[in-house]
Amino acid sequence: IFNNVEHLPPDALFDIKKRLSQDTRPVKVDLGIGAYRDNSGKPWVLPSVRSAESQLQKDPNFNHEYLPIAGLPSFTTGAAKTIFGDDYDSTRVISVQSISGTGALHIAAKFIEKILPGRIVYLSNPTWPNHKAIFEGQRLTTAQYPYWNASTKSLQLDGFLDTVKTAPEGSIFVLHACAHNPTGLDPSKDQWAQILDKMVEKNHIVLFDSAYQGFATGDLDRDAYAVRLGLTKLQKVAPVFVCQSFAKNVGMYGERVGCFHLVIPDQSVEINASVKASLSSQLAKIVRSEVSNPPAYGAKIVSTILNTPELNKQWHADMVTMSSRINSMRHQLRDHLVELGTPGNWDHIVGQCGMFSFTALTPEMVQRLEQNHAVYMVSSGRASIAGLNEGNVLYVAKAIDEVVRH
Ligand code: PLP
Ligand code: TYF
Repeated sequence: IFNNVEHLPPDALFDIKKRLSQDTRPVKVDLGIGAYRDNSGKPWVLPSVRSAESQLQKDPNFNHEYLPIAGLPSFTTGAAKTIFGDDYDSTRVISVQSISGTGALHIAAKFIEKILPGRIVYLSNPTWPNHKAIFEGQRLTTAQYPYWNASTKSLQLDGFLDTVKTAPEGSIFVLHACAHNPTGLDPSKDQWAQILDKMVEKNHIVLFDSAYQGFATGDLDRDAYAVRLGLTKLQKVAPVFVCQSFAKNVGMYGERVGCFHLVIPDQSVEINASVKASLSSQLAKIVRSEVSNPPAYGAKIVSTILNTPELNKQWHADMVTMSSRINSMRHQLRDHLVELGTPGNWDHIVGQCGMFSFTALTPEMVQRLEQNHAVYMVSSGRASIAGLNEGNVLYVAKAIDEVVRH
């Protein structure tokens, strides 16, 4: 019965990793998957995570019992404060723990399918490819809004706003909260205000995907700007969804720590409480059928960090360590390209933020980087800047110089 099942192509990102690990050349550079590396090219366990882990190991009450269906309350509350601010209005927010950011998006997709069927889900062009897979996997219809203008390497604001205006009223717009993947380009404060005002006019529902909080500016609060502005602007009219990942900013990629937040429109105290209770029961049912209850270990570590003042302070410092190293690599790469006289303008590398640079290298150039120089990146030209370090940045600049010239 399986003889005619279609053989699907491998996942592009994980396939890069596979090719790289099979590459026997002595010098290889991985600018593929968005995962932080330290200056020696190694994964980094954050000092705040190390401290939280040793604190947990010493706790005589530590155990491996099941969590509640909605997750560890101290974690979900801490997660909400991290994205919404310490003084957020908890009477309007339902938070359930998720399998990292992907799981939060999946909960959102199931919720939309059940409670808001028929709404179109708008994704940025381009976006993280899994967005389309997750929403279409729940049989939702997706569409695109213009985002990246390749010729100016800037935001295509007019096209974006036009799509917001012409989309059916009450559509769902997935917005990257900060450090857009793959372009590294975020709207300015003024552009965010224009975008969110248009969302209000059309009663659209905004879904913020927050996978890189802290990586845009190094400051976790500043990186929550768009989400917090969104909550204020959309307060009366529409719900807001937030899919929050702690994979990158806590560096616990494989532990799958995340949270889905549903912010309900503000009505009266009584209506808010009753709506919240009904929606909580719906979300509990989704989580129950998907994972029964969420994984405990990573959530306990992140909760310890969020709720212990010294560790929280250390975490904010760890975030600065990561984002400033990435930023320094952006500058070194750009400066080397300028010194080499590589044809073209490379200022966008330092203008972009987060983990990635959308380098504007063509798929052919990316292929030659891999074949001739063992420098690996996504065929779209997206480079994970975290893969650069003092030891390889000049090598990468020279490799780019070679493929651009030939
Ligand atoms: N959303 C975006 C835009 C991402 O880039 C990622 C990870 O790369 C995620 C969500 C979710 O990642 P995870 O499931 O590892 O938290
Ligand atoms: O876009 C990227 O580079 C990665 C992809 O569980 C990714 O972040 C995302 C989630 C995940 C594994 C890889």
